[in-house]
Amino acid sequence: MLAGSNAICVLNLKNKEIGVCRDGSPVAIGLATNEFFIGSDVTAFLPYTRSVVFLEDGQGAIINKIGCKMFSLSTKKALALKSTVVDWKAEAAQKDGYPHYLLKEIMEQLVTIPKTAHLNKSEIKKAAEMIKNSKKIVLTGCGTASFCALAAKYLFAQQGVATEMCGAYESAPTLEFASTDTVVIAISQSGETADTLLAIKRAQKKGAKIIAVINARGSTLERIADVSLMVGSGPEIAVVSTKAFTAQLATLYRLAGLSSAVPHDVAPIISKAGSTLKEWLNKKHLKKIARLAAELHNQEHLYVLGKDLQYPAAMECALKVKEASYIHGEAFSSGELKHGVIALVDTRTPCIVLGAKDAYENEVRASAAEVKARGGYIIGIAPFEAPEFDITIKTPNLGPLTILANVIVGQLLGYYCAIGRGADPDKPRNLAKSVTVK
Ligand code: F1P
Repeated sequence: MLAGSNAICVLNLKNKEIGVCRDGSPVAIGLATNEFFIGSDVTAFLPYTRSVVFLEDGQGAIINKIGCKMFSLSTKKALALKSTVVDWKAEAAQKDGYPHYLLKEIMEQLVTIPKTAHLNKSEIKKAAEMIKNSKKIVLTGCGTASFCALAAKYLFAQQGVATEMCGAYESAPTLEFASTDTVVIAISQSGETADTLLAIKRAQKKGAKIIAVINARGSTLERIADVSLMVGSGPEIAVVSTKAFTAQLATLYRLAGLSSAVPHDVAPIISKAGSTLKEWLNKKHLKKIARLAAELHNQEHLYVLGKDLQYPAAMECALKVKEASYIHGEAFSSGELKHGVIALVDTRTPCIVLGAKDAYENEVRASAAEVKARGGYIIGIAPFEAPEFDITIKTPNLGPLTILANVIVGQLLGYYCAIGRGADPDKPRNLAKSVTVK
């Protein structure tokens, strides 16, 4: 009787049964010895079981002392209980000695980024073929995933592959023109984000093929995509997305390489970047970033500038600061500065400038100088020092993957600013991990 996405779970006290059904929103049933668990996500019961049944739309289940029975909601006919074993370990959903999941997940990137070099080999090849045989490629997602989509657009462009990018929540004017020649690359940590699912369903109706780049197992997106690239970061518990972003981007970097006119797998570059990041992100750097956050956490506004790949990086850094610490962080392309943004700069306005060793290094430094000349306090996050920077967090030069290091600094700034302001970095107010409603 309900309209719209929903999942319902009802306890019948009289006959001691639980009924659960799904129409649009995720339901995972955990199977253990003499025990069952129902959650919207596997991580809810991961410490108890890894054996899971994912309900599909129009399916229901009854759980009682005898067992769990699945059935079709329309025909009421029994369905076979098909369980899968998820490869996530229970410890992966624990804090592992860290004070917060967010910090743990940021640090895990030293493992999850290089791990992407060994995953999805055949799936990436298949996805690259789909891209080569298409005329229009659209990257989409929401929130962090949308910034990953934008960053991927630059990576594809570097490989000579033209793509379009749109936030899934504003995809209508782009996907209106989808056809059988279109490939949509949908990016999502959870694979359950309502707007992303709606966007791809719209595209599918027009005949488009779907490549999904997902972290969570057993999601709706995984089920409806033509090819799924599972980025293997393990459960992301903190609401603020971190390790999923970097693993998705590294995976898309590989896809971009294999989709180019001269196909090549950049897996060795990703592995090497992983080793460099491991050497770089030591206690000394963490302390420096924490000290910088202590200087910033009483600010109400800060700006983040970047150009080219460092533009989506700036957007992602600003989002991390916003979500985790509630400081108003706003990102701009450094090229936008003179078109209005510069009016915001006042004495000591903190302005983070993201740089890379690329064709735009000097342009970005010139923007930093403009802001500095108006009294702004310039925080450089880059693989180089510059006189325009009042303080520098030096990141390693990873070529196009410098974006990963710069974003990690933004994630850490968000985390430490949250701590300084007394906010809960794992559960920011008003935010949900999976936005399964419109
Ligand atoms: C998208 C997203 C996250 C954000 C927040 C709300 O989720 O916007 O990026 O951090 O948790 O949802 P997803 O589609 O990547 O699961």
